[in-house]
Amino acid sequence: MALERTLCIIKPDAVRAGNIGNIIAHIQKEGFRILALRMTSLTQKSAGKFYEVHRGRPFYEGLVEFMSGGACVPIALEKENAIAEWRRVIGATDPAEAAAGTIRKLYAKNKGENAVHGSDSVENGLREIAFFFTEAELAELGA
Ligand code: FUP
Repeated sequence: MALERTLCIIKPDAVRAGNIGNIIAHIQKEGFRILALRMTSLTQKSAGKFYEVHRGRPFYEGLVEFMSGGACVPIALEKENAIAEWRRVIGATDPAEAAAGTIRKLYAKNKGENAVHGSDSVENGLREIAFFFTEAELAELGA
């Protein structure tokens, strides 16, 4: 096992529903180290860029609309095996298929508005963290 980083985003549906605190409680209970976090909102352009890999898929336009439609909370996380661990904690993309007790099972509405993001590989985790946070932000406050 290796120390890895992953990007969590508390998505606009979960922010609107008042679940920021509940989701951060899962992060802390599961022993992730929070390297950096902030509340922000994505423009359509930046949401489109973040989800570039999905451009052309039928759900892409709706995804960009949703992700730029309200505040979100990106959080850089670190833990042994963080990529797989965070995906275990959040559950399947579609909350209907997510395991009991997972964040998406507990707080997500549907496959499109699914409460949280999690990186799918070590490489993407580092790239996605750099999308939101500078090296200095990640280095100075990690606790
Ligand atoms: P995940 O890694 O679980 O977040 O899922 P994906 O990378 O496959 O999808 C990224 C986001 O696209 C999802 F969080 C929501 C959206 N999406 C849809 O709206 N419909 C789909 O069929 C698949 C993904």
